[in-house]
Amino acid sequence: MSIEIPEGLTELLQRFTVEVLRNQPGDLLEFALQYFTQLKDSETTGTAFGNDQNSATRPSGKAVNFIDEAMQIDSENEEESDEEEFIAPVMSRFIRRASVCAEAFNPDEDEEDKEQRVTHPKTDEQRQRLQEACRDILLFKNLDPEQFSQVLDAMFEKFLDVGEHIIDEDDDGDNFYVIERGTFDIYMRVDGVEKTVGAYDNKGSFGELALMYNTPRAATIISTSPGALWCLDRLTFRRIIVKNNALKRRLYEEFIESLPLLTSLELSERMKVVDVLSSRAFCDGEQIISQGDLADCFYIVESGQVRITMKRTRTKKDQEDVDIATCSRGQYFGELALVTNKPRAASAYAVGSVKCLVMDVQAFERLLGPCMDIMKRNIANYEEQLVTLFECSTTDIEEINP
Ligand code: 1OR
Ligand code: 1OR
Repeated sequence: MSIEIPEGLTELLQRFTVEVLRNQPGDLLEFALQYFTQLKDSETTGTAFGNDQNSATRPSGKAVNFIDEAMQIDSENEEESDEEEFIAPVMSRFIRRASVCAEAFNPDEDEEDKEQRVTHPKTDEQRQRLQEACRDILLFKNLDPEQFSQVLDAMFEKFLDVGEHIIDEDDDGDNFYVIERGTFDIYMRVDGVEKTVGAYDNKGSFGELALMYNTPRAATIISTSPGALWCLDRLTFRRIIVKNNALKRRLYEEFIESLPLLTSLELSERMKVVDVLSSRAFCDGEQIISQGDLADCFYIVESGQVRITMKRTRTKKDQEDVDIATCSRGQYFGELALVTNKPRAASAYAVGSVKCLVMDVQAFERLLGPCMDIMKRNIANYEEQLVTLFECSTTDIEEINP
């Protein structure tokens, strides 16, 4: 007699097992009953499992409960059948899918009122410090004032000593963190060995990846001085930031697809680029980059023209600004200082009204590795131009050589 394994059985049992491992229920049978009832209910109502935030039958999780948030698989896989989308509701450290782009929200549905808003009361002084710390956080830049205010309400302060682990690689994500003060090292395991891959120095933010994509923490973050962080809980982050990102993806999908710089990226990686970009407007003549400044972001022109100028020394005292290039829609600038780790090699000014997409240095390093060849080719091109334009010596050229 041959035994046939029904289609979907293995998948079903695997997912159930993962949920049991995550939740460690006391009563396995009761948990199974709830799990399969909820699964059946969601199948009948046609909703993705776990989408109903108010479900009373949901097994309660010990750690972060990923079931609370519906998953959507990579946009590459969006064309797949409903069933395949349906069977991917759970993401935890047991199933590591680095390329999953989890968008819990359909931007057309207004979920906000169904959800409880989190508020941590603050003194005026705290709120002012918080506002200051969040001013340059790119992930907050596209929020409308009401959303931004809700984010600030939900944030809470955490003080740290030296050597505290704020995040451990592979853990589940709990909060997103904005640095108010303090220095932090970033560690990653590379071939089984823990290595420092970067650091934060009194500004910036971290911890967004696990919350955005429902993946385990990608790195370990340890404080290297006493400091203070502002924390935003996972649910508020997803309710506001991830929802906003879904809208952003729609808005920029076509533009991002058309950028030659990003052609070497996979579709899912290009979408991750959209997630971390924010749009900034500049008025006519406004300075975007100042030559000699330290660099913390990278720009792609969305609309308008950007004039790049460089200082040329005529005599020791006499310097003049020379136009060296113009960037228009689809072109980028501000990569050189990030690639070479040197100050800005030139200045950039808006010509008329300009809109740029901006990416911070951490996201640049994390996401644009595969585009480095194109950038380096372009940088080599700068050097040739430098020779013609300035007729300078090779030592001057080395200044912009990575
Ligand atoms: P998370 O939620 O995964 C760890 O928790 C955080 O470290 C992560 O979000 C980022 O905010 C932050 N690669 C991945 N995550 C990084 C990196 C990074 N740097 C900071 N984080 N790098 C890529 C190394 C190949 C280092 C880039 C400087
Ligand atoms: P950044 O981060 O140094 C200024 O900030 C940006 O201007 C720089 O990155 C480039 O993206 C951009 N030489 C140096 N930087 C240039 C040049 C350039 N053109 C644009 N940028 N040259 C012009 C080549 C057409 C060569 C010097 C004459």
